[in-house]
Amino acid sequence: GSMIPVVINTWPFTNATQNAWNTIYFKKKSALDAVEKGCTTCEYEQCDGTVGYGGSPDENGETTLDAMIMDGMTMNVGAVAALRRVKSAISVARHVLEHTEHSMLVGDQATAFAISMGFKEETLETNASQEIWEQWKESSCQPNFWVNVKPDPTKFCGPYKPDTNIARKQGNNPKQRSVFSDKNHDTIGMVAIDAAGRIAAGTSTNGAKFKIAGRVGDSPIPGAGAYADGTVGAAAATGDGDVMMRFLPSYLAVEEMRRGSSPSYAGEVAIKRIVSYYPEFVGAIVVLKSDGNYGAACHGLPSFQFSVCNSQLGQVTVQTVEC
Ligand code: SD4
Repeated sequence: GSMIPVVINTWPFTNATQNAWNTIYFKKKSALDAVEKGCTTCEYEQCDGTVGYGGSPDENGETTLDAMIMDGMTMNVGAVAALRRVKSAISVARHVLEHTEHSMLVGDQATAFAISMGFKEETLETNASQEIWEQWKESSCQPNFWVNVKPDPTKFCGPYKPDTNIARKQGNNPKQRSVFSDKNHDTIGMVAIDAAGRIAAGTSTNGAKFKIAGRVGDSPIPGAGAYADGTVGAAAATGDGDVMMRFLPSYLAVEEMRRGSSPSYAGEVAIKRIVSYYPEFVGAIVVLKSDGNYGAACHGLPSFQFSVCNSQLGQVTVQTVEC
């Protein structure tokens, strides 16, 4: 079998991989179509509760979505961040890509754009997400672990008053930042090469649990959550996005391949750059080279699983890298 077409995504989200593979292989559609289809599958399935509606309520109990899709042939991007009340985040991102000259729309204005494009406005909250939020409110929101300031004791979160003592104590101390467990960060990031050799990448997530309203992670940011360059390859990341976005790991992995590195080594370089500043960092990256070779790297977990399909494998396969 040949090394292309190929689809790879973070985590064992095998239905996403399968649907992307069907799109790219059996329906002979583009890498962009495959990435959109794969991420849509996870949004619909609410993969691990961390993709799509009904997961990761913010500190007000609202679920918002981040998504991005990148065309490595045109170097064009469409993204939405903190998208409210629309379920199909990756498809809205695709509409930003296809139908606008912009690259990213945010919040309520992204919602308005989606509605103007015919998407349905509906709540992203579910009984399950409300329950997660209620529980957190009652038990552990004192103080909100995302905030380096003292909470108002009369309120469970915010308004926040800067407390320089706490800020100095915690600040950006990496030792204090292990707030993600491997249950709390399962963004889908997908990369693909179609039969014509076109490369695309994309992401979809509901971000981080109990985030401050308005928080945007790495996932919708080109170079951070994902990146694709049609002449080199693509990468997509998952993990603590507040840290990852400071390092553009997907961009770094692609650039490392441009210098001749293998996908696995390129992934290592990207992850190690983050770890050199944040030893407690939890996250992973999948990396794909234009020749169809692929790899992954991770940190802060015992191991990391990703899903892949090409015609050599013949079926969707979950593979594991040690971290
Ligand atoms: C974020 N990177 O919003 C995302 C979360 C994630 O797997 O990766 N979940 O920070």
